[in-house]
Amino acid sequence: MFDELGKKLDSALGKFRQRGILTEPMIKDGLREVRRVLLEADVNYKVTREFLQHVQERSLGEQVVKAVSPGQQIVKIVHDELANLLGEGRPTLHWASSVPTVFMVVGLQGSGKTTTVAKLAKRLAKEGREPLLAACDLYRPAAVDQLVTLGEQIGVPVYQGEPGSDPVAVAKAAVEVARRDLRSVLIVDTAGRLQIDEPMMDELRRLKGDLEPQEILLVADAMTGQEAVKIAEGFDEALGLTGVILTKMDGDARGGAALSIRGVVGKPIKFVGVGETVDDLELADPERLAGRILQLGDVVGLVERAEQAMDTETQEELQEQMLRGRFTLEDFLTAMRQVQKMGPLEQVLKMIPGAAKAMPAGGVDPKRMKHVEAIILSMTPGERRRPEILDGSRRARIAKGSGRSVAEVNRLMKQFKETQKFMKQMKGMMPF
Ligand SMILES: Nc1nc2c(ncn2[C@@H]2O[C@H](COP(=O)(O)OP(=O)(O)OP(=O)(O)O)[C@@H](O)[C@H]2O)c(=O)[nH]1
Ligand SMILES: [Mg+2]
Repeated sequence: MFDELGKKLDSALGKFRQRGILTEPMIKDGLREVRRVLLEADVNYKVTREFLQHVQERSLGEQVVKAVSPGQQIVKIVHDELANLLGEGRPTLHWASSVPTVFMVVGLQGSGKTTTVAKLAKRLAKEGREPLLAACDLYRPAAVDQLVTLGEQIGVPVYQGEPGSDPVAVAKAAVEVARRDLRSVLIVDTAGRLQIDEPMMDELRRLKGDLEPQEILLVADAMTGQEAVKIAEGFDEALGLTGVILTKMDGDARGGAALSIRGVVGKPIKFVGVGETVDDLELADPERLAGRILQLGDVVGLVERAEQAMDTETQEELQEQMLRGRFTLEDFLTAMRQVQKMGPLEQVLKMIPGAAKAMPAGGVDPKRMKHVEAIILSMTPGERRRPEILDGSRRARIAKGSGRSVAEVNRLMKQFKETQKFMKQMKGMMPF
């Protein structure tokens, strides 16, 4: 996700990083480069212009903070403004006061609606809700089958009407079933067309009028770039969207759609699809996405810092583990201890995808480091080497042993997994 954009932005921002003092012409010059990168990534030109105006104003206006270099300050400003561009805080879904809440999923043909319906249902079920899916794409006979198969796969029931029947009638019946069976949320899969046309919009409008959905989510293919933005505009005008789900962000999408939609359409991106399986849906957290866009390049900075702080022996050991593609909890603990030595911890953690998120907002608590240690030390050596064997009962034991909660153990395992994934990525980038 955002790989290309990240790399290019990083090299554009690299100019800033090295400078001790930044003058106005330098800033303008650097931002011109950023502008080129954004336009190349197919970001809408108006959005780009406004974005740069904000960054420039803040960059010129900001007074020098002694602790960080002016260059780093600008990178931080770019990060904040990227997050602003993507949305305001973590996106949320709207819920009805009485059962069922209805989410309508709309979009063009092949954008990923049906897959996304299943991904969303799985996610909501995991959160303890009881979804019901309604197959309201009645044009292609295979469409209903596809949803039924997905429903079976994720263990979520699907309401299907007769082929050829009216989608509105099917949806209405599905609402009744949801009410009867106490399914708290009904997710309606709809038919797509190759392009926006009146019959499709009419049908969707009728569905909307009848269902009064809490969410109308547009599924748009991120790979289509500015086209996705136009499509979102069209759907929003006709239906009034509540949010957008961008799919295929795992592909070589250039980022333009993601960075332009909110600026142009004014509707938030709520989720991003990052693969074909039912687990590949992520909440579109603006801070986190902005972090990802810029973080990729920070890997280099992190490595440099690590090289300075780690003693060579430990470093070699860790590198060898990475090279072998094995990164265990023991290595994680070693790395965490080393990281502690690297100085401004927050800064370091911001460079590790996942780690910043796992840390509480407003700073890193040294106490939490101790908790992490306690949890890992409560594991057997076997568990540390093969964390995949950590089932519920083992986790409960570890929680008890370390005096921490199971939720905290789970959180740590999640963080560890992210780091592991990151290590795999880094493997390909390391010069050794
Ligand atoms: N790589 C990737 N593929 C995706 C993603 N989301 C959906 N797809 C794929 O895109 C294709 C179309 O997905 P569908 O869910 O059938 O799309 P649809 O919008 O329901 O299509 P119609 O019902 O024909 O209008 C499938 O091959 C999906 O596996 C994603 O986030 N990443
Ligand atoms: Mg479909």
